[in-house]
Amino acid sequence: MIRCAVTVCLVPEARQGPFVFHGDLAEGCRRAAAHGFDGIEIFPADADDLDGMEVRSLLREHGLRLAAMGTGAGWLRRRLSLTDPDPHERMRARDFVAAVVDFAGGFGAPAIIGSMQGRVPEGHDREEVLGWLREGLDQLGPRANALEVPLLYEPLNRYETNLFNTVDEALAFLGTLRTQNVRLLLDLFHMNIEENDIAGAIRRAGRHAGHVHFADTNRNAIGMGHLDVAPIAAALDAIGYEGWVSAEVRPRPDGETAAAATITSFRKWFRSEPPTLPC
Ligand code: LER
Ligand code: MN
Repeated sequence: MIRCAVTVCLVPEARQGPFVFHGDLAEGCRRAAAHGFDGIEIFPADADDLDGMEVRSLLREHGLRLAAMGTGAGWLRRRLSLTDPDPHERMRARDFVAAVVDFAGGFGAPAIIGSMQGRVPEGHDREEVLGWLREGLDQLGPRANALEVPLLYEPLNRYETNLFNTVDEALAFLGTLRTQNVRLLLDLFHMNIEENDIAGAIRRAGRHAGHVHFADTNRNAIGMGHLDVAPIAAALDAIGYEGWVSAEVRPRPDGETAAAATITSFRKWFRSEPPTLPC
């Protein structure tokens, strides 16, 4: 069964970012539960900033699950990335992600490698940089596996990375890893920019799909842009997707409205009969 999550951002520097609720985990949980979400996706400043007991008791109190946890604050606040040319910085980046993998894994949830993948810096050899990314994922994937969760790798649009922008590119790269434990995070906002056919890309991702960022074309809540959701919902159904769709969207016009719109769309597309499309 597909479940719906909403993002809660705990990083003041990401106030302008695509997150529905900001600043206060307890309040985020309260509002997520009030809207009927099944879980939350946390964007923490650092895994060490989180109190595991507090997170556990908030989730229990509100009947929520942890869907996933972002690592982007490592890039945003410290400029860490898995593809930094400096080996010491790469190690710091891996340590940052590893702490999130461990924390989230304790809740049965995966960590997300989005911005922390970095990019091929100007003047550097692409294959060498891909080797650094491969090394990072090959260390972090087994670590997540030990906690029985996947590691999520997210292809981003061209304005955020020059590593991999499409599902096909990312899938080919994942096939070169030693670890089999990296799944794709399909962010519909990025896919709208980069894919020729979002539904087709989802079908090709198949069993490698591990998480979905449920966002409309303008990165507002689904239903507040012009994404054609029907073929996307049908594609997720066709691949037997059983993961989360998580609202990583801008709080426009405010978080409450974005949350309400997300839940309305989620119920329309995933809690009624799957859409039948002409062949
Ligand atoms: C992270 O999930 C993401 O989608 C990136 O655009 C980072 O902002
Ligand atoms: Mn995303």
